[in-house]
Amino acid sequence: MVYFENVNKIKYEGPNSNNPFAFKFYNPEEVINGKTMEEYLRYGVAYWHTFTQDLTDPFGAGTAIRPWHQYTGMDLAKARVEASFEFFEKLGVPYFCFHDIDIAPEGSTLKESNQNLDVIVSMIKDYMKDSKVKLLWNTANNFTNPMFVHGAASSSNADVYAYAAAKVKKQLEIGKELGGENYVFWGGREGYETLLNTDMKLEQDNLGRFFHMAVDYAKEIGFDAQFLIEPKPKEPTTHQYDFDVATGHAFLQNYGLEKHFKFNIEANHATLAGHTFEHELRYARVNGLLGSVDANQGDPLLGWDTDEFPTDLYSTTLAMYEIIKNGGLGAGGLNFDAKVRRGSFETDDLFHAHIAGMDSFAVGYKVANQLIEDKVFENLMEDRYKSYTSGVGLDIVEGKTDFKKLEEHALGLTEITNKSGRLESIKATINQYLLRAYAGK
Ligand code: XLS
Ligand code: CA
Ligand code: CA
Repeated sequence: MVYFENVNKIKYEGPNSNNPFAFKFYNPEEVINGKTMEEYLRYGVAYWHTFTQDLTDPFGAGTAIRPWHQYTGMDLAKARVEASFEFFEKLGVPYFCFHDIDIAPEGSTLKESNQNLDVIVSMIKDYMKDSKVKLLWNTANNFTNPMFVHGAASSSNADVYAYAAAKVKKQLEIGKELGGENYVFWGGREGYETLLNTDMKLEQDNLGRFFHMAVDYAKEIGFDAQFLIEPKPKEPTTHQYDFDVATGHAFLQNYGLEKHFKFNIEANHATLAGHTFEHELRYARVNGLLGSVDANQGDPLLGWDTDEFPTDLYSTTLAMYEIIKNGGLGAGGLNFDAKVRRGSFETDDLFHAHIAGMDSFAVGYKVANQLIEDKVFENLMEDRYKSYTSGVGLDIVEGKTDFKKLEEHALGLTEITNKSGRLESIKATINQYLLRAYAGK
């Protein structure tokens, strides 16, 4: 069956095209720094937002009109697989991502859920054989089922902990089966609502033990995907243990896990944590922890996780700057963990939204690349931190000084001169690069 009858393969038509079903800036074949955009940007579709959910919000029922809604149960799951591969091919994305319950319905027992998964996974495997599309990452949804009311690996109930482990075990096996390049742990309800009933130390220790068991099991079955932790500060719990990258980094170090994990950084989670997207990317990059990206954006006027498609070119530019400086994302990619708005309920909107996201990151990529080629930030920083390249500054950087020597230096100073940080000028330069990028500069 054909699910998206009125849509043909999406092509690059350039910035002057008015076709809503065409890329204006993302040209998969364009080579930048020796790699095509398709190879470098490694876009992925999030199964849960695009095929599984129906645009329900806390105040209203689902609005999405989808051609697979005529089915139920396992037939629905199968129809979604068919539709998803048609969508991936038409859009031309190289990757997809899923949670266990996105692809197959939960049964009444773990055994039944696993049987459902086996059927769908073997169907996905067959589709993957005839397609270039690969699995960027999969994960276990250990937060939707009511049993996870108090968390999963941080639950107060050991039976729930065991059930969560069994679900991750199954997903690690599926990741191996489908050749997944990464495996993601987002701490769904790994956090707390109140400290009044929470043993924080036990919960975090248990979480540490859980990750060690996951690492051991992946090794045992020969699944060598990159493990990723996805931080989020709050929602659904009041306080999530993987608050942001720095908190996650400390956690990994505390539990001796730092060699096994990198981070999957989501833009909307960064802003919920009170950071910019680029802050999280920068912190991860300079600490060698940048693994993959959930490419979306939040709404600055709303305080929750709106998972919008990324269209803010300023943000995609600064994000791509970090990614290029990181030498790319390695095994990671740019997964559109984003949903169309509740009012955008037609299937065409799914294409328009992904095209918008892919074009926005393509623009960000080109602009960031030009900024780097012209050493805009590099020259500025070289000048700004010049005092550390000789004299007392070089001694500090090389660890050749102490408080007594620094005091001696300070006592000898008659005048201290600072230089302007030039923030407004830098912002104007970024605007200039953004506007020039497609104006045939
Ligand atoms: C939710 C998260 C989730 C993870 C995967 O806020 O973004 O979708 O990416 O479990
Ligand atoms: Ca995410
Ligand atoms: Ca999110």
